[in-house]
Amino acid sequence: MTVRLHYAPGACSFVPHVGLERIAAATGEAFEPVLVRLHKGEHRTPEFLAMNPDGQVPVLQVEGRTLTQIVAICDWIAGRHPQLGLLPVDPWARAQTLSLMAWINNTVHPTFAHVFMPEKFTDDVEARAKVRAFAAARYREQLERIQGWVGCAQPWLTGEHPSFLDAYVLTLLRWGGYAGIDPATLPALRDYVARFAQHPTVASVIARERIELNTFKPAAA
Ligand SMILES: N[C@@H](CCC(=O)N[C@@H](CS)C(=O)NCC(=O)O)C(=O)O
Repeated sequence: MTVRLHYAPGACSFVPHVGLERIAAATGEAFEPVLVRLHKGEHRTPEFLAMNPDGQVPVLQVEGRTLTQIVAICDWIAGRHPQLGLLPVDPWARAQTLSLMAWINNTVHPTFAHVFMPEKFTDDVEARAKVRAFAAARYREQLERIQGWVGCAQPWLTGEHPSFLDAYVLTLLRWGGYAGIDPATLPALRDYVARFAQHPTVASVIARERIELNTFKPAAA
């Protein structure tokens, strides 16, 4: 089966990327990671827009069929090898995890988008700094709420196996740096994410995407 993941370094496509890498490591089932350079506009070419009219990663292609949206992509990947626990198998635990991933995807992730790409939300150039600052403060509150989850991790957020939820949480904390949030101010979340990043599968994806875990740059004095 040909499985191709269109991804951009450090983007939310990191989440399914980790799942496919985990499957490859555990079962030998290969996939093809396809780099999309967002800064070069490769997500706005006619070919890309034919796959995803929203012009966004991730896009998964399976035997020529196309799937978009992280939650759906992760659901499909997890179902390929349920025993790996990329999503819980127990129906209630799985629904709870999908509930958290849906909240991240429809609430936290768009909050960050207001910080990172305020131009997508207002054509008023002067308003953009305000949109960014307002969203950054909300984003911090949301990361604090997520930090509240990690004390219950046994050892991972969904239990025995590292899962898509952990990968999404890592991505969100990384993005925090771009919102001016120093991970040192969220120490429990920072330590959790650092431990997750050491998992061999996760480390492989971080290496392939060539990303730094800590993106925070202190303001020059
Ligand atoms: N709801 C979408 C969100 C995807 C998304 O926001 N992708 C971002 C990267 S994290 C992207 O491709 N941004 C480029 C753009 O919107 O121009 C999903 O779940 O796949």
